[in-house]
Amino acid sequence: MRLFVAVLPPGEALQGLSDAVAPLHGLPGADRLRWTTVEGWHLTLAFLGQVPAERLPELETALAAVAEAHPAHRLRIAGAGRFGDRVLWAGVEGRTWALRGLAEAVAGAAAELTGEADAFAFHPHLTLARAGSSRGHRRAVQRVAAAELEGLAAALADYRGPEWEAAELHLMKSDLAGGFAHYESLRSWALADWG
Ligand code: 3AM
Repeated sequence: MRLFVAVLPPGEALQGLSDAVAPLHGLPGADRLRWTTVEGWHLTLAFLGQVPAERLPELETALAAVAEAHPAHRLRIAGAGRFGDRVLWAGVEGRTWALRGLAEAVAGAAAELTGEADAFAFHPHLTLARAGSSRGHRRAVQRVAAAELEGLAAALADYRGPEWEAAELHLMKSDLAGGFAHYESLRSWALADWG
């Protein structure tokens, strides 16, 4: 099973972002991107990769302990940016230190289980669109792809969505069948309520 751990924004936050993102679809370069859909929007805390089903109970026990030890916290989706010439994302504001602490604990628990540390630095984001790789393309092509993502990110830079409470940790399953990623929450745990 291909698994990752995520926080899922509530419907109101997703709707607000969806409304703000809609006009971006008409901007230069938008039609060359693969846009993610609102049904699958999430904040990834850690990517676990392939996990054999028999390791699930162990993983679930570890995630339950992490959830219990980390507080629910308020966030909002705000701003936007890009990862190189590959990904357009919406940003996160609020108690991001709590989200980061949670992500680091999840990554630590996953590393203990798999023996592999996630090499990626945590950058809280919600992926809006992906570009095909322009690696191997001419420099000029890469520059145009990056500039187009920059233009799209700039169009969303002032967006500030409603505040919401990140109150649950979700173990997510990713199915890549048919060229589309389909995400399903297998199980969730409430974060600690420290008032
Ligand atoms: O939530 P986002 O879109 O940032 O890109 C994948 C997605 O991230 C990422 O895990 C999330 C759920 O699929 N992902 C996929 N393969 C990955 C890998 N090998 C990966 N992250 C790190 N390493």
